[in-house]
Amino acid sequence: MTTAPEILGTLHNIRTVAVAELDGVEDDAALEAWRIAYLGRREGRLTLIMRRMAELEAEERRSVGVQANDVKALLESQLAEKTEALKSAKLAQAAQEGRLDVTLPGRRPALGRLHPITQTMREITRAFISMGFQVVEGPEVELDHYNFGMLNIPRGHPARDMFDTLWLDHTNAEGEREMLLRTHTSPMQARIMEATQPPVRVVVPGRVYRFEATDATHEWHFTQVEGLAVDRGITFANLKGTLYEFARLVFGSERRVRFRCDFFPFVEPGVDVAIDCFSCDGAGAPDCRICRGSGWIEIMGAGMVHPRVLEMSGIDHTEYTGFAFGMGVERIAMLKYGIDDIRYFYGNDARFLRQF
Ligand code: FA5
Repeated sequence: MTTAPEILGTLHNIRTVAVAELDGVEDDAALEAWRIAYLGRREGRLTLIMRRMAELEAEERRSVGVQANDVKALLESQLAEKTEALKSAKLAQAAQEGRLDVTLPGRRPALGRLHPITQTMREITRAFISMGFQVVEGPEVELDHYNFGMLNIPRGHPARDMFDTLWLDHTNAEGEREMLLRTHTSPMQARIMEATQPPVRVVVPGRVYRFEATDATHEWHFTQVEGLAVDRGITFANLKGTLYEFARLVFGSERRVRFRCDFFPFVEPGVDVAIDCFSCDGAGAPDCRICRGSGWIEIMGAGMVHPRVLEMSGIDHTEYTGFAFGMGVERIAMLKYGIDDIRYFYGNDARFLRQF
């Protein structure tokens, strides 16, 4: 037979042990186990002892019941407090882990940059702008008439072989192909002179195309900058002075420039212009794969505008003279940056492009 003192003793013991145990609880799982052990509906220690109160006399049951309810209320309020405390601790820990440390150095976003050929082209045009030239652009799909005819290279002229041409699949009424991908920027000479009376001072940057095999210094598509100056009294000395100044601005005054006679049907006299080889330092080393032992890298063709070209474009050649040049931008970039194979420029290898 259960007695009131026994129940009161057990209640006292439950209260002491439960409160002490709750103090050591550190996570949700342990808290739930504690709740089931003391307050669980079926097997909780407090539940079991309260059930046994039914065996007491009515009078005793009332007074023991009051105490039992006090213990129950105490355990329930301690459970609620602990639940809150664990929740706050969890929030504090999450805040600590996801904390933003404003003193950490920032992460630099990956930035794009201009292609080395665009950078070189802009540097070239800037040099000519500083000498009073204007920049104009022209079509990449060009007519035979401007690419060849107006430049003193009529159909059947052997000089057409100099330019391995990519033709468009299009013929005129006579069955002749008349459109092509421009092989040089020189057609803009004729277009500009047709549209403008002297004085003219322009540079024309742009992409050109040739049906040719590629190697370390040749691409099948590349970039040229054309130059044209037409006015009264322009001489070959003006051409040389302009190109020396260009070389000084772009390569520095220590680079050597070579002018050598060459033939282009649209200039007379014509020259090719070369800069001493960066790879063998102009020594002409027999095994140099850049200059192939010559010590020079050809960067442009140039000359005095042929009187026939002036005439065809509607400019009086007895009154005006002019000079023109056309340079390869990739070759100039190779010289400037010491690159020994032109094909790197269009290989799209980010490791190469990131260097510029
Ligand atoms: C011409 O294209 C002439 N229109 C240049 C000219 C303009 C002469 C005005 C006189 C007056 P040429 O084919 O030599 O010329 O090409 C000029 C430059 O383009 C060369 O010096 C070279 O630097 C570059 N070049 C030529 N072919 C290639 C190629 N396959 N790959 C890369 N660069 C090239």
